[in-house]
Amino acid sequence: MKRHFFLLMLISTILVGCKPDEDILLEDEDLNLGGATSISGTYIQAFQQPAANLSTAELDLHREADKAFGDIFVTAPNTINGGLGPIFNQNACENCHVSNGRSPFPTDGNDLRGLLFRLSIEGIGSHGEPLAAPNYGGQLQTKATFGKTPEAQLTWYEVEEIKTFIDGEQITLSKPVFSIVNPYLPIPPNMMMSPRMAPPVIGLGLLEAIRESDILALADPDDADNNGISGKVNRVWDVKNQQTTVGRFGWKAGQPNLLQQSAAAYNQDMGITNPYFAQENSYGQTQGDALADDPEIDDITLKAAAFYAQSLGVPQRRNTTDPSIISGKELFMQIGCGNCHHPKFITGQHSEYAFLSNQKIYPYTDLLLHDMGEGLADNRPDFEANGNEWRTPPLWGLGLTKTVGGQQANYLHDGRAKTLQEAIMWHGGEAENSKENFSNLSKTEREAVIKFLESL
Ligand code: HEC
Ligand code: HEC
Ligand SMILES: [Ca+2]
Ligand SMILES: [Ca+2]
Ligand SMILES: [Ca+2]
Repeated sequence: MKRHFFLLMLISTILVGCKPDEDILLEDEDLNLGGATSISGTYIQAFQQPAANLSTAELDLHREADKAFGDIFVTAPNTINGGLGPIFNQNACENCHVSNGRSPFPTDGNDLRGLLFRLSIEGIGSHGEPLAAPNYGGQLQTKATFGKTPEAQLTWYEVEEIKTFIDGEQITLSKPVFSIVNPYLPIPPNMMMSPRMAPPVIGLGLLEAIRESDILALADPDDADNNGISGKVNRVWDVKNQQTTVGRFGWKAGQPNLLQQSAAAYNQDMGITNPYFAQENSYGQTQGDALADDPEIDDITLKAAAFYAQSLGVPQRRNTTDPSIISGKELFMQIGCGNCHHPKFITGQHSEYAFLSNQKIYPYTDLLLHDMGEGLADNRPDFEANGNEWRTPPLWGLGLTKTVGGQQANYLHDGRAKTLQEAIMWHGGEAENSKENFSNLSKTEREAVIKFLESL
């Protein structure tokens, strides 16, 4: 055990030898993961608390916004929350972002819960975006209103792989392999498909407030510092400002801000046209509707949905002075996890909401794209992200996954990992070294890393 630790120190000196000081965190410096927005509480509603630093007026807005996020849409021409579909994935934001946490993995193909599939064919559009698939568009809608046909159904099977840690302990990694059944029209040849599970929606306003220069400062596309990590920014299309900008949201950072992310969700996930995307997702397809009722929601509703994600509080860390959690955090940094799961930022000025500005936050993400290897690849480009690349997800709230979502947890972009250890062992590509370092830890040390993650 001692010898082992020494070896680890040696590896980590090589790995983190030239890291800037700011990455060495004090013991419980990161107690308030979300700065002044942080809230306390380890109950099922832990992801549903308003940020702690909202003004009374903002708190009122947040309560309105909460309704928008939960609103269930119904078929047109109903005047209240009408306009659902004609094809869609779910009828409310919260049906996918359950209790504002991640979606459960579906139990069968009849209801995919918060799992959806992005689609495209080879090539890029005039703004660098993936090319929509003929007859299918950019997303597979698996539900339809009465009288219309869903685009298709999904089926899957699991493939398994066994991994062995240095001490002989084994774990089984399994991943779903998806295929389309009952397509309403023949599937275009070479159509690419990217599975995406609904992630938690806490802390996102803070990520939006991180200065672009701070994100760019972490990027190292040609791995100039030779540490095997070459994070790059995604560059995506900002619909409102009609310009290319840094992507931050979604598993491949394909969306630039929360308003556009929410507008895309209304349009693609729910079939609700809005001021950003005023054309039905089924436009030009046989299941389109001929109603002249677009946009189906106005700016106020759209802004409210985005504001809800912007104004949620981030739960505080727990048990930060537990010695094994402290050593877990040290190990996390030593074995190179923090090279992508970047601990700390100070937010800049948020363009609209002062409560998000100048906050010292600990999201444990660099918001950059990384090649994560073949095992995680979706083989589908998304703007500048290639088929192997994913955005580092923030880790705040990770330890409350089951508290919020029930007994089963599903990590990673397609929900394949049922435990945090499985999620780590799927890491490859730029994270291969870090993953190897983890699997070469003793069981006690591995448990300490997991306990640290659970304290987030
Ligand atoms: C059918 C399920 C589904 C519905 C309905 C849905 N979402 Fe999502 N949401 C997702 C998935 C899947 C992602 C990840 C998307 C990606 O990677 O491109 C996501 C991502 C997001 C993100 C970005 C999170 C991050 O960490 O980057 C926000 C914000 C968001 N959704 C808000 C909303 C809002 C607001 C609504 C309602 C208007 C909504 N969602 C409706 C499934 C859903
Ligand atoms: C090269 C960058 C990189 C390194 C190094 C790295 N990660 Fe990750 N991590 C990612 C990316 C990207 C994902 C998302 C991959 C996906 O969903 O396909 C991820 C996902 C995760 C998840 C799942 C999060 C979620 O919301 O589902 C956990 C947990 C995690 N990493 C922990 C770790 C730990 C612990 C280490 C160190 C052993 C580590 N990571 C090292 C980039 C990295
Ligand atoms: Ca509609
Ligand atoms: Ca579609
Ligand atoms: Ca590098």
